[in-house]
Amino acid sequence: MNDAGTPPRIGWAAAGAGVAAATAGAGAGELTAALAAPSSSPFAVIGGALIDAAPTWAKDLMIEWFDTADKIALTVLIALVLAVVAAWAGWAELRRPPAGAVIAVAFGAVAAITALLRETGDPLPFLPGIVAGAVAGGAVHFLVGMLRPRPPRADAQAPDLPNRRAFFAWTAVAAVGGALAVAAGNAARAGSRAITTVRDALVLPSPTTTAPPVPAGAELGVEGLAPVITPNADFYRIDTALIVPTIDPVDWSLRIHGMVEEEIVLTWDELLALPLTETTVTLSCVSNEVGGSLIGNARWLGYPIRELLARARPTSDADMVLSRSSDGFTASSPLEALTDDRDAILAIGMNGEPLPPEHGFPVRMVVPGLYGYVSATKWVVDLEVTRFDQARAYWTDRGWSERGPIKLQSRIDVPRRGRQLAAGDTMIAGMAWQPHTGVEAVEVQIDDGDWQAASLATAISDDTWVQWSLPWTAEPGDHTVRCRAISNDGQTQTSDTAPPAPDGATGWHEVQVSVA
Ligand SMILES: Nc1nc2c(c(=O)[nH]1)N[C@H]1C(S)=C(S)[C@@H](COP(=O)(O)O)O[C@H]1N2
Ligand SMILES: [Mo]
Repeated sequence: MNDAGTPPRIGWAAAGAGVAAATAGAGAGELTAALAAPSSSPFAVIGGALIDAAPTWAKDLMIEWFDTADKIALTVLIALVLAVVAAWAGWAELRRPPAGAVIAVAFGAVAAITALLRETGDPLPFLPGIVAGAVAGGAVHFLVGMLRPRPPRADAQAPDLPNRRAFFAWTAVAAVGGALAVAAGNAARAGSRAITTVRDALVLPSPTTTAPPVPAGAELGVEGLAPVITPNADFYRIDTALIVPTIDPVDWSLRIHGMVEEEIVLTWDELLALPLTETTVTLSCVSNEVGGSLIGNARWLGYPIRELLARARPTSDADMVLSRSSDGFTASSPLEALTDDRDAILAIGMNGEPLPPEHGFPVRMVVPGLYGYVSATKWVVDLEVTRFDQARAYWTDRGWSERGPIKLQSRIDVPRRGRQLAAGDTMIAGMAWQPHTGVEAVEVQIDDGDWQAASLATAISDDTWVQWSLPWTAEPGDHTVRCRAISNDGQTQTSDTAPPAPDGATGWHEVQVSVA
């Protein structure tokens, strides 16, 4: 009664059992991870491996489609793929036991091996994957086993779904229990994170050099315009970390080594005892599209990297510093950008608070004028002084330029794209930036009219973005509004359009509005 006799309903039930079994396995894996190996959750290690292996276009697409929700999207994608494989495993288990169980165990083994290879820092990185595979395999074998009539009854036809009630009851237990375990595992990891308690209890030292206050004329007060200082909660987040690294400051240290006369190891207490500098710097992601929102401006507290490098004394042939985070991400910054007079800092504070965990707690880098991927290493633990022709960074190996100065850009925040406007007096306003060079002027063009000078707010400094606005008497009809910035060194923002890869988008931001 094998192939020919399997009614389709039983096939579907087996597929469903496969999905339920996988959910149980995922739950067991996440719980084990939460209890025994917090950085080695099967989802996180597989997701992390996918992120690292993904081609540049796929990463671009994820950010373009999902913006900073890219990690949620990736998790959903993994769950969907897993569900399809699990359904197939359930069906395979029905046809040729224990094929489904073998598939489940194999998947667990892949997660376990991936965790081992990723050096997650957990003592038992392979455990969650093994447990997940074993539970999913056992569950699929047990559940699908109930779909097979036990004593072969030659006479009667096989019942449609043997052990129907028991099968549905146990399948529901596996699915619901698994889902609850996933939720509990994630909640345990997020909540019991002693690190948030450590962070909340921290009192940051006062800066020796304070940032200039936000000038009175920095905010134009136009509704819908981005605030000059981006609140931490609204600050864009881009990184490859599916699980935010947790580093207790007590355990943190930074090693400066490589092409230096003197190797340095800096501890948290030593860092806090140094004279700290406060500086306001705009950070931008190279993946930011023209008009995009992967940019923010904050007041950072930290210690100048040039002072540390002065102590380490780089050799004369060095030209790059490869910074490394605790999770293995690396960035290549030109040595010059870290030793010249700009405020490249090892930051511990963001807008008056310790760094939020997702923004690099306890220590990150901030370098005015460079895109984040070549400078803004979060959870930084290592600086290797080296040469561009000797070492490559995370994104350089994936097709992005090894150097990434932030390009001159401007964007329109109001009116919003596609917005219906009432005819009459209104305001066009936006932001403009080229950190460390600064913006001298912004011009606006409406339809095919002349370029008009917008009024520029007072910039906090050349390292920050600046607001601009232009009053407009809107006539009924459809209009195109575009803007361009002129930098302090006399460059006009180019109209040539370029995509983010390999070294940052260019072109003019344009919005279409219809005036009624
Ligand atoms: N450890 C680590 N640091 C990182 C990254 C990362 O993936 N891992 N991404 C970089 C990139 S591409 C950017 S744009 C900035 C973003 O910093 P934010 O998330 O605080 O805005 O962090 C940089 N630092
Ligand atoms: Mo970035």
